[in-house]
Amino acid sequence: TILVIGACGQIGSELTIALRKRHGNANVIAADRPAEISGEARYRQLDVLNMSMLADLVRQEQVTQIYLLAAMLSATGEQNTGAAWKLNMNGLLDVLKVASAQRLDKVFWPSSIAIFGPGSPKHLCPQDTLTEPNTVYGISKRAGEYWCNYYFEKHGLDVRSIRYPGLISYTSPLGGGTTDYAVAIFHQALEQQSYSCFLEEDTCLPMMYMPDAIRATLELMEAPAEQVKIRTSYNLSALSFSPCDLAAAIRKHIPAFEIAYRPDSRQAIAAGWPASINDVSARLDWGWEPAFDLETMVSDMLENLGAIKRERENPRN
Ligand code: VAH
Repeated sequence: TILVIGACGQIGSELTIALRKRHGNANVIAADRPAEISGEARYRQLDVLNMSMLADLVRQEQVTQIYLLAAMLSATGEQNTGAAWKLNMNGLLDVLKVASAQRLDKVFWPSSIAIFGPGSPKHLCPQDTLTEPNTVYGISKRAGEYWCNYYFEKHGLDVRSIRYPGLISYTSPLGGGTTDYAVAIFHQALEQQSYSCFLEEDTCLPMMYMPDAIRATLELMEAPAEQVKIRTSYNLSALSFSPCDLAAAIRKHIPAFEIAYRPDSRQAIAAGWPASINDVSARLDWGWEPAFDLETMVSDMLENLGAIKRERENPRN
Protein backbone atom coordinates (compact mmCIF):
# COMPACT_ATOMS: atom_id res chain seq x y z
CA THR A 1 0.00 0.00 0.00
CA ILE A 2 1.19 3.49 -0.91
CA LEU A 3 0.55 6.41 1.43
CA VAL A 4 0.50 9.96 0.00
CA ILE A 5 0.86 12.58 2.74
CA GLY A 6 -0.21 16.08 1.69
CA ALA A 7 -2.56 14.58 -0.90
CA CYS A 8 -4.61 17.78 -1.22
CA GLY A 9 -1.66 19.98 -2.12
CA GLN A 10 -0.02 21.23 -5.28
CA ILE A 11 1.92 18.06 -6.12
CA GLY A 12 0.02 15.60 -3.92
CA SER A 13 -3.36 16.10 -5.57
CA GLU A 14 -2.06 15.14 -9.03
CA LEU A 15 0.42 12.54 -7.83
CA THR A 16 -2.35 10.65 -5.98
CA ILE A 17 -4.34 10.36 -9.22
CA ALA A 18 -1.27 9.20 -11.17
CA LEU A 19 -0.30 6.63 -8.52
CA ARG A 20 -3.85 5.26 -8.48
CA LYS A 21 -3.79 4.85 -12.27
CA ARG A 22 -0.55 2.94 -11.96
CA HIS A 23 -1.20 0.87 -8.83
CA GLY A 24 -5.00 0.71 -8.55
CA ASN A 25 -7.34 2.81 -6.38
CA ALA A 26 -7.36 0.31 -3.53
CA ASN A 27 -3.59 0.44 -3.13
CA VAL A 28 -3.13 4.19 -2.68
CA ILE A 29 -4.24 6.00 0.49
CA ALA A 30 -4.55 9.77 0.34
CA ALA A 31 -3.82 11.57 3.63
CA ASP A 32 -4.01 15.23 4.60
CA ARG A 33 -5.29 17.50 7.34
CA PRO A 34 -9.00 17.95 6.43
CA ALA A 35 -11.34 15.49 8.21
CA GLU A 36 -12.72 14.22 4.92
CA ILE A 37 -12.60 14.92 1.20
CA SER A 38 -15.74 14.55 -0.87
CA GLY A 39 -15.57 11.68 -3.31
CA GLU A 40 -12.43 10.25 -1.67
CA ALA A 41 -12.92 6.66 -0.56
CA ARG A 42 -9.31 5.77 0.39
CA TYR A 43 -8.69 8.86 2.54
CA ARG A 44 -7.28 9.26 6.05
CA GLN A 45 -7.01 12.41 8.13
CA LEU A 46 -3.41 12.85 9.22
CA ASP A 47 -1.23 15.47 10.87
CA VAL A 48 2.31 14.52 9.88
CA LEU A 49 3.59 16.16 13.08
CA ASN A 50 1.70 13.55 15.10
CA MET A 51 4.21 10.71 14.84
CA SER A 52 2.23 8.09 16.76
CA MET A 53 -0.79 8.71 14.52
CA LEU A 54 1.47 8.26 11.49
CA ALA A 55 3.06 5.09 12.90
CA ASP A 56 -0.40 3.60 13.65
CA LEU A 57 -1.69 4.39 10.18
CA VAL A 58 1.37 2.82 8.52
CA ARG A 59 0.99 -0.31 10.66
CA GLN A 60 -2.79 -0.67 10.30
CA GLU A 61 -2.81 -0.17 6.54
CA GLN A 62 0.37 -2.17 5.93
CA VAL A 63 1.94 0.74 4.10
CA THR A 64 5.04 -0.14 2.06
CA GLN A 65 5.81 3.24 0.45
CA ILE A 66 5.33 6.85 1.58
CA TYR A 67 5.26 9.95 -0.61
CA LEU A 68 5.62 12.94 1.74
CA LEU A 69 4.28 16.07 0.04
CA ALA A 70 3.18 18.09 3.08
CA ALA A 71 5.23 21.29 3.30
CA MET A 72 5.07 25.05 3.54
CA LEU A 73 6.51 26.73 0.42
CA SER A 74 8.94 29.62 0.13
CA ALA A 75 6.70 32.71 0.21
CA THR A 76 4.33 31.46 2.92
CA GLY A 77 7.32 30.11 4.84
CA GLU A 78 8.91 33.57 5.09
CA GLN A 79 5.69 34.85 6.74
CA ASN A 80 5.66 31.93 9.22
CA THR A 81 9.29 30.96 9.73
CA GLY A 82 8.83 28.85 12.89
CA ALA A 83 5.83 26.94 11.59
CA ALA A 84 7.53 26.36 8.21
CA TRP A 85 10.64 24.93 9.84
CA LYS A 86 8.59 22.72 12.15
CA LEU A 87 6.35 21.32 9.42
CA ASN A 88 9.05 20.86 6.78
CA MET A 89 11.72 19.46 9.09
CA ASN A 90 9.84 17.52 11.75
CA GLY A 91 7.40 16.18 9.16
CA LEU A 92 10.30 14.66 7.24
CA LEU A 93 12.01 13.33 10.37
CA ASP A 94 8.77 11.66 11.51
CA VAL A 95 8.39 9.94 8.15
CA LEU A 96 12.04 8.83 8.02
CA LYS A 97 11.84 7.43 11.56
CA VAL A 98 8.58 5.55 10.98
CA ALA A 99 9.71 4.31 7.56
CA SER A 100 12.96 2.92 8.86
CA ALA A 101 11.43 1.46 12.07
CA GLN A 102 8.71 -0.32 10.08
CA ARG A 103 11.12 -1.26 7.26
CA LEU A 104 9.24 0.36 4.40
CA ASP A 105 10.31 -0.39 0.82
CA LYS A 106 10.64 3.21 -0.39
CA VAL A 107 10.11 6.85 0.55
CA PHE A 108 9.76 9.85 -1.76
CA TRP A 109 10.39 13.39 -0.57
CA PRO A 110 10.55 16.57 -2.67
CA SER A 111 13.42 19.00 -2.49
CA SER A 112 13.56 22.21 -4.53
CA ILE A 113 15.79 24.51 -6.54
CA ALA A 114 15.26 26.80 -3.52
CA ILE A 115 18.26 25.07 -1.91
CA PHE A 116 20.40 27.28 -4.17
CA GLY A 117 21.12 30.88 -3.28
CA PRO A 118 22.75 34.11 -4.40
CA GLY A 119 26.23 32.57 -4.50
CA SER A 120 25.18 29.57 -6.63
CA PRO A 121 25.83 29.62 -10.39
CA LYS A 122 22.94 31.44 -12.15
CA HIS A 123 22.94 29.48 -15.39
CA LEU A 124 22.81 25.69 -15.70
CA CYS A 125 23.37 25.43 -11.96
CA PRO A 126 25.10 22.08 -11.37
CA GLN A 127 24.12 19.25 -9.04
CA ASP A 128 27.02 19.83 -6.66
CA THR A 129 27.87 23.46 -6.06
CA LEU A 130 27.61 26.19 -3.44
CA THR A 131 24.00 26.05 -2.21
CA GLU A 132 23.47 28.92 0.31
CA PRO A 133 19.66 28.71 0.70
CA ASN A 134 18.29 32.09 1.81
CA THR A 135 14.71 31.20 2.75
CA VAL A 136 13.50 29.03 5.64
CA TYR A 137 11.93 26.79 3.01
CA GLY A 138 15.26 26.44 1.18
CA ILE A 139 17.17 25.79 4.41
CA SER A 140 14.65 23.09 5.37
CA LYS A 141 15.01 21.47 1.94
CA ARG A 142 18.81 21.49 2.06
CA ALA A 143 18.87 20.06 5.59
CA GLY A 144 16.21 17.53 4.54
CA GLU A 145 18.35 16.34 1.64
CA TYR A 146 21.12 15.47 4.07
CA TRP A 147 18.67 13.72 6.39
CA CYS A 148 17.45 11.58 3.46
CA ASN A 149 21.04 10.69 2.61
CA TYR A 150 21.73 9.96 6.28
CA TYR A 151 18.85 7.48 6.54
CA PHE A 152 19.97 5.84 3.30
CA GLU A 153 23.56 5.49 4.50
CA LYS A 154 22.96 4.61 8.15
CA HIS A 155 19.67 2.71 8.03
CA GLY A 156 19.53 1.42 4.45
CA LEU A 157 16.23 3.25 3.83
CA ASP A 158 15.52 3.58 0.09
CA VAL A 159 14.63 7.26 0.05
CA ARG A 160 14.57 9.14 -3.25
CA SER A 161 14.21 12.82 -4.00
CA ILE A 162 13.95 15.45 -6.75
CA ARG A 163 14.80 19.15 -6.60
CA TYR A 164 11.68 20.42 -8.36
CA PRO A 165 11.67 23.73 -10.18
CA GLY A 166 8.49 25.89 -10.11
CA LEU A 167 5.52 23.72 -11.10
CA ILE A 168 2.71 24.75 -13.44
CA SER A 169 -0.64 22.98 -13.40
CA TYR A 170 -4.23 23.64 -14.48
CA THR A 171 -5.81 21.56 -11.70
CA SER A 172 -3.63 21.89 -8.59
CA PRO A 173 -4.27 24.51 -5.94
CA LEU A 174 -1.54 27.17 -5.69
CA GLY A 175 1.06 26.33 -3.10
CA GLY A 176 2.15 29.67 -1.58
CA GLY A 177 5.41 29.69 -3.51
CA THR A 178 7.46 32.34 -5.29
CA THR A 179 6.77 30.64 -8.63
CA ASP A 180 2.96 30.88 -8.21
CA TYR A 181 2.84 33.76 -10.71
CA ALA A 182 3.37 31.25 -13.54
CA VAL A 183 0.03 29.63 -12.69
CA ALA A 184 -1.95 32.73 -11.66
CA ILE A 185 -1.06 34.44 -14.96
CA PHE A 186 -3.04 31.80 -16.92
CA HIS A 187 -6.17 32.24 -14.79
CA GLN A 188 -6.06 36.02 -15.17
CA ALA A 189 -5.24 35.84 -18.88
CA LEU A 190 -8.38 33.77 -19.49
CA GLU A 191 -10.61 35.72 -17.09
CA GLN A 192 -9.62 39.33 -17.76
CA GLN A 193 -6.87 39.34 -20.37
CA SER A 194 -4.48 41.08 -17.99
CA TYR A 195 -2.22 40.21 -15.08
CA SER A 196 -0.33 42.14 -12.44
CA CYS A 197 2.90 40.24 -11.80
CA PHE A 198 4.64 40.18 -8.40
CA LEU A 199 8.05 39.47 -9.99
CA GLU A 200 10.07 41.73 -12.27
CA GLU A 201 9.74 41.13 -15.98
CA ASP A 202 13.21 39.69 -16.57
CA THR A 203 13.40 37.36 -13.53
CA CYS A 204 14.20 34.08 -15.19
CA LEU A 205 13.47 30.93 -13.14
CA PRO A 206 13.55 27.15 -13.67
CA MET A 207 10.03 25.80 -14.24
CA MET A 208 8.27 22.61 -15.25
CA TYR A 209 4.82 21.58 -16.46
CA MET A 210 3.10 19.31 -13.93
CA PRO A 211 2.69 16.30 -16.29
CA ASP A 212 6.49 16.24 -16.67
CA ALA A 213 6.98 16.57 -12.89
CA ILE A 214 4.58 13.71 -12.15
CA ARG A 215 6.19 11.47 -14.77
CA ALA A 216 9.67 12.28 -13.39
CA THR A 217 8.51 11.28 -9.91
CA LEU A 218 7.09 7.97 -11.09
CA GLU A 219 10.18 7.25 -13.20
CA LEU A 220 12.57 7.96 -10.33
CA MET A 221 10.51 5.80 -7.95
CA GLU A 222 10.35 2.93 -10.43
CA ALA A 223 14.06 2.99 -11.33
CA PRO A 224 16.13 0.06 -10.01
CA ALA A 225 17.72 1.07 -6.69
CA GLU A 226 21.26 0.79 -7.99
CA GLN A 227 20.54 3.41 -10.67
CA VAL A 228 19.56 5.94 -8.02
CA LYS A 229 23.07 7.05 -7.23
CA ILE A 230 22.27 10.40 -5.65
CA ARG A 231 20.61 10.03 -2.26
CA THR A 232 20.44 13.67 -1.32
CA SER A 233 18.26 14.93 -4.21
CA TYR A 234 18.42 15.14 -8.02
CA ASN A 235 18.56 18.39 -9.99
CA LEU A 236 15.72 18.32 -12.52
CA SER A 237 15.09 20.73 -15.34
CA ALA A 238 12.64 21.36 -18.17
CA LEU A 239 11.88 25.05 -18.81
CA SER A 240 13.51 28.34 -17.97
CA PHE A 241 11.67 31.60 -18.61
CA SER A 242 10.89 35.06 -17.24
CA PRO A 243 7.44 36.63 -16.73
CA CYS A 244 8.07 38.61 -19.91
CA ASP A 245 8.80 35.43 -21.93
CA LEU A 246 5.69 33.76 -20.53
CA ALA A 247 3.52 36.79 -21.31
CA ALA A 248 4.80 36.78 -24.91
CA ALA A 249 3.98 33.08 -25.28
CA ILE A 250 0.45 33.68 -23.90
CA ARG A 251 -0.02 36.64 -26.24
CA LYS A 252 0.38 34.30 -29.23
CA HIS A 253 -2.96 32.77 -28.16
CA ILE A 254 -4.58 35.84 -26.54
CA PRO A 255 -3.27 38.85 -28.51
CA ALA A 256 -4.96 41.38 -26.21
CA PHE A 257 -3.24 40.02 -23.08
CA GLU A 258 -1.52 42.71 -21.01
CA ILE A 259 0.91 42.38 -18.14
CA ALA A 260 1.99 44.91 -15.50
CA TYR A 261 4.87 44.46 -13.05
CA ARG A 262 4.48 45.25 -9.34
CA PRO A 263 7.26 43.31 -7.61
CA ASP A 264 6.70 42.53 -3.93
CA SER A 265 8.75 40.68 -1.28
CA ARG A 266 8.79 37.57 -3.45
CA GLN A 267 11.10 39.31 -5.94
CA ALA A 268 14.01 39.13 -3.47
CA ILE A 269 13.46 35.39 -3.03
CA ALA A 270 13.38 34.80 -6.79
CA ALA A 271 16.47 36.96 -7.33
CA GLY A 272 18.51 34.57 -5.19
CA TRP A 273 17.60 31.49 -7.21
CA PRO A 274 19.27 30.16 -10.36
CA ALA A 275 17.75 30.92 -13.77
CA SER A 276 18.36 27.44 -15.12
CA ILE A 277 19.47 24.02 -13.87
CA ASN A 278 21.87 21.36 -15.09
CA ASP A 279 20.18 17.98 -14.65
CA VAL A 280 22.70 15.73 -16.38
CA SER A 281 22.79 13.26 -13.44
CA ALA A 282 19.02 12.60 -13.64
CA ARG A 283 19.35 12.09 -17.40
CA LEU A 284 22.27 9.69 -17.07
CA ASP A 285 21.22 7.77 -13.96
CA TRP A 286 17.52 7.12 -14.67
CA GLY A 287 16.91 8.46 -18.14
CA TRP A 288 15.06 11.71 -17.39
CA GLU A 289 13.87 13.75 -20.36
CA PRO A 290 11.20 16.48 -20.26
CA ALA A 291 8.41 16.44 -22.87
CA PHE A 292 7.04 20.00 -22.71
CA ASP A 293 8.73 23.19 -23.89
CA LEU A 294 7.41 26.72 -23.29
CA GLU A 295 5.14 26.76 -26.37
CA THR A 296 3.60 23.32 -25.85
CA MET A 297 3.14 23.96 -22.12
CA VAL A 298 1.37 27.29 -22.77
CA SER A 299 -1.02 25.92 -25.39
CA ASP A 300 -1.84 22.87 -23.27
CA MET A 301 -2.44 25.05 -20.18
CA LEU A 302 -4.70 27.50 -22.02
CA GLU A 303 -6.68 24.73 -23.69
CA ASN A 304 -7.29 22.74 -20.50
CA LEU A 305 -7.81 25.69 -18.17
CA GLY A 306 -10.13 27.29 -20.74
CA ALA A 307 -12.21 24.10 -20.90
CA ILE A 308 -12.44 23.95 -17.09
CA LYS A 309 -13.56 27.58 -16.87
CA ARG A 310 -16.16 27.18 -19.65
CA GLU A 311 -17.53 24.07 -17.94
CA ARG A 312 -17.77 25.97 -14.64
CA GLU A 313 -19.68 28.84 -16.26
CA ASN A 314 -22.01 26.60 -18.27
CA PRO A 315 -22.28 23.23 -16.58
CA ARG A 316 -23.72 20.78 -19.09
CA ASN A 317 -26.60 19.75 -16.86
C1 VAH B 1 8.24 27.84 -4.33
N1 VAH B 1 7.33 26.44 -6.01
O1 VAH B 1 8.06 28.78 -5.11
C2 VAH B 1 8.20 26.44 -4.89
C3 VAH B 1 9.48 25.89 -5.37
C4 VAH B 1 11.05 26.45 -7.12
C5 VAH B 1 10.53 26.82 -5.83
O2 VAH B 1 9.96 24.86 -4.60
O3 VAH B 1 8.41 28.01 -3.16
